[in-house]
Amino acid sequence: MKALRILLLFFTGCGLTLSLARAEDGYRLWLRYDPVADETLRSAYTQAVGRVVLATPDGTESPTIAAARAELVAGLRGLLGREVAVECAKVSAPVSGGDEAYAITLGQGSAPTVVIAANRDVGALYGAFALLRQVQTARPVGELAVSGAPRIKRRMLNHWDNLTRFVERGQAGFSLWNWFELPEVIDPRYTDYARACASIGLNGTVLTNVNANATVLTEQYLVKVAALADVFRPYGVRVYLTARFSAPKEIGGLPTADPLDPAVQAWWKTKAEEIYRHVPDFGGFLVKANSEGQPGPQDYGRNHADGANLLADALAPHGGVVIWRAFVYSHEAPDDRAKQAYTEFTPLDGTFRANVFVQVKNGAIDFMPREPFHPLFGAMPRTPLAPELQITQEYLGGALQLAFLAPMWKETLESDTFCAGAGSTVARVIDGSVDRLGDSAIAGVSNVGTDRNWTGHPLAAANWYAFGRLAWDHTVTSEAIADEWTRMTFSNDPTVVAPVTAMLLASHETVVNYSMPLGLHHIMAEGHHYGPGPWVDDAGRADWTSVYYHRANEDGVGFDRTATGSNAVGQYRPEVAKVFGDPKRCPEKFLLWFHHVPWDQPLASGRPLWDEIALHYQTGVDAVRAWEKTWAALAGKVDAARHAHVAALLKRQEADARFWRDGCLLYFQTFSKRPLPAGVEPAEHPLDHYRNFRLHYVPGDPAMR
Ligand code: BDP
Repeated sequence: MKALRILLLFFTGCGLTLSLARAEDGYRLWLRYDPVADETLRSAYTQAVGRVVLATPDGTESPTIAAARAELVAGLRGLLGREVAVECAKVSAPVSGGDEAYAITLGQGSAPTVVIAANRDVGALYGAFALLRQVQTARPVGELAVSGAPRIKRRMLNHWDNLTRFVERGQAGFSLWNWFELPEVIDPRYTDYARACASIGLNGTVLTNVNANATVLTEQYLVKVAALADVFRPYGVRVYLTARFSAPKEIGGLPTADPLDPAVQAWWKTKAEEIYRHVPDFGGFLVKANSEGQPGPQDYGRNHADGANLLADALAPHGGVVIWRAFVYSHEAPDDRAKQAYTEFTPLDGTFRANVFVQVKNGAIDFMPREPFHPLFGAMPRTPLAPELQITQEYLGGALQLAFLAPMWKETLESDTFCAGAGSTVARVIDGSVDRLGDSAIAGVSNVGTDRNWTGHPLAAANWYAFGRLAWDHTVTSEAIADEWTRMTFSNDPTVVAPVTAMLLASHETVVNYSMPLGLHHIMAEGHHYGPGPWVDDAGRADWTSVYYHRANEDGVGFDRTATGSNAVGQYRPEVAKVFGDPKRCPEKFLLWFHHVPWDQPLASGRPLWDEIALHYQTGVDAVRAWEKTWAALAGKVDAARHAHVAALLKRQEADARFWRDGCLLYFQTFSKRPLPAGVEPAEHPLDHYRNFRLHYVPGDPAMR
C-alpha cells in the first residue's frame, strides 16, 4: 500500500514536471513548429516536401547554411512529424533581388525536392524561414513556392540596454546581454534571439543604449561584444555599438573630444582598428550627440556633420557606417521643440560622408502614440535617412497594455512627403526609391528582455515580429502581419485568428483614444511616462511639461503650429502644409497637434470639440472592455497559461484606460467648463486623486538605471 502510494506520488510528480515543461510560456515566440493541426493539409505538405535543397553559388555548407538546415530539420520534424533531408547544392541561376533574396520552387514526383535558391547563404536562411512560415500559417501547398527580397538594406534593432543590464524604457526584464559572464558563458538564448531576428529578416543589432557608456569600447568589453557577434553571425545579424562622443576623454585619456583635433581623429581610427580585430564584420556606430545632455561636437563649437564625419572616417576603411541621430532639441532654444531637428539638420544636407546615415524618429516630438511624419523625411535628399521606430511601448502602456504598432508605423511610412512630387512617401524616401543614395536603413527600439516570453506582454511579441516584417517589406499590410503572427503564435483555428487579429488591429487606435486623442500629445506622467499627466507644468524645462504641448485655456486646447503660431507646418512641403495648416482640412487625428481649437468648435460629427474629446476617451475604455469579453471567449482555444496572462493584463489595461480618461477629462474640464456628454461615464474620484497619484519604481524609468 505504502509502495503504491509512493509510486503514485512518483507518477504524479512526473506528470507535473512534464506538463510544466510543456506549458506554453511564450519562449518559442512565433517559431513554435507544433504539428500541423489539419490532417489533410499535413499530408499534402508531407507529400510536397520530400526533401529540401539549399542552393547557393558555391553549394557548400557554411555556418549560415548549417543554421538554415538545422531550422528546417527541426521545424519540419515538429510540423510534419517526420525527418526531412536537407542538402546543399550549387544554384543553377542567379535569384533576382540581390544578396539577401531567395526563391523557393517545388519539385514534382513521389518524393519531390523543394529548392530554396539564393545568391548568398543568408538568402537561403531567409528562404528556410519563409518556407516554415508558409507551413505554420497553413497556406495551400502551391503557396509554399514564394520568393522574397528586402526593400531596405540595414534592418536593425536598437537596444536601449545599459551595461548594468537595465533596459531604458524596457519592461520585459533585464538586458539579454549578460556582460559579466561574457565572453566565457554563452547563454543559448543568444542563439534563439538571433534565430528570431533572422526569421523576420532583421540583419543588425545595436547592443547598447543611445545614452551611451564608453566602457563598451574598452578591450575588456570588446571581447564580450565579439562573443555575441560570433553567435549572431551565422544568422546574418551584424553587431553595432553606440559610441559615446566623449570616449576619447573618458577611456582614451585625451584632454578633448573635439572632432577637428588630430589626436582625437587618430584615437578613433585606432579604436576602429581594434574593434574590427575583434569583430571583422562590425556594422558601425549609432550616436546620440548633443541631445538631452549627451556629449557631442557642439561642445567644441562644431556641428553634427563634423561629429559624424569624424567617426565615419575612422570606420570607412573597414566598411562601417555611422548612424547619427537627429533626435535633438536644444536646452536654450525657445523655438517649438517639434521644429528643432529640421532647423538644425537640413542645412547640413550634403556635408555628411557617404557612410553616414541620419536616423530620424517617425515624428518630430518623441514616439508619441500618434505623430504626423517627421518633416525631415524628404528634406535631406543628399543624406540617407533611417527612420527610428519604437517597438518598446514607452508612451503606449509599456508591457502592460496591448498596442499593436504595425498600423501606426504604416501610417508614417505611407505618408506622402511630396518631396519629389506626389507619391514620395516616407517609405520610398527611406528605401532609396526617391533619391537613389545606395544604402538604406531602418531601426526599431527593441522591446525584448530576459522575461521568459521575451516581451513581457504575450501579445507584444507581435510588435517585434511586425517591425521585422515591415523592415523587410514595408508594403505588407498590417492585416497580413497580424494574421501571420496570430497563426504562428496561437493557432490557425479561424475562431482564434479572427478575434485575435481584430483586437490587434484595433489596439493602437484604442490606446490613442483613451490617452491622447485628436492630436493631443506629450500629456503623460513625468519621468516614467506611464499614465496621464496633463497637469505636469514643472519638469525642469518647459518642453518636458504637458502644458507646453496642450496649451489648454478657457478658449480651447491644442498647439497652434500654423503661421499664426510656431509655424511648424512651414517645414512641410506646400501640398502637406496646406492640409495640416488648415483646421478644416487637417485630419482630425492631428487636429490638436497643429491647431488651438475652441472647446465649442463643431467637428466633422457635428459635435463640439469638447464632446468629441470626451467621447474618444470613452470609446477607448469601451474597446478594452469589449476585448476582455472577446478574450474570455477564447478560453480553451488558447493554452491556459497564456490565456490567463493576457486576461489579467486586459483587466489592468481597462483600469489604466479609465484612469487616463478620468484624469484627463477632469483636468481639461477645468478649462472647458462643460458637462460630460451623454454616454461618457463620470470619474470615480475628484481630480486631485489623479493629479496626486504617484507610481513608484516603474520598470524602464531611467531613474532606476
Ligand atoms: C525618449 C526617452 C529617453 C531616450 C530618448 C532618446 O524618454 O529615455 O533616451 O527618447 O531617444 O523617448 O534618446
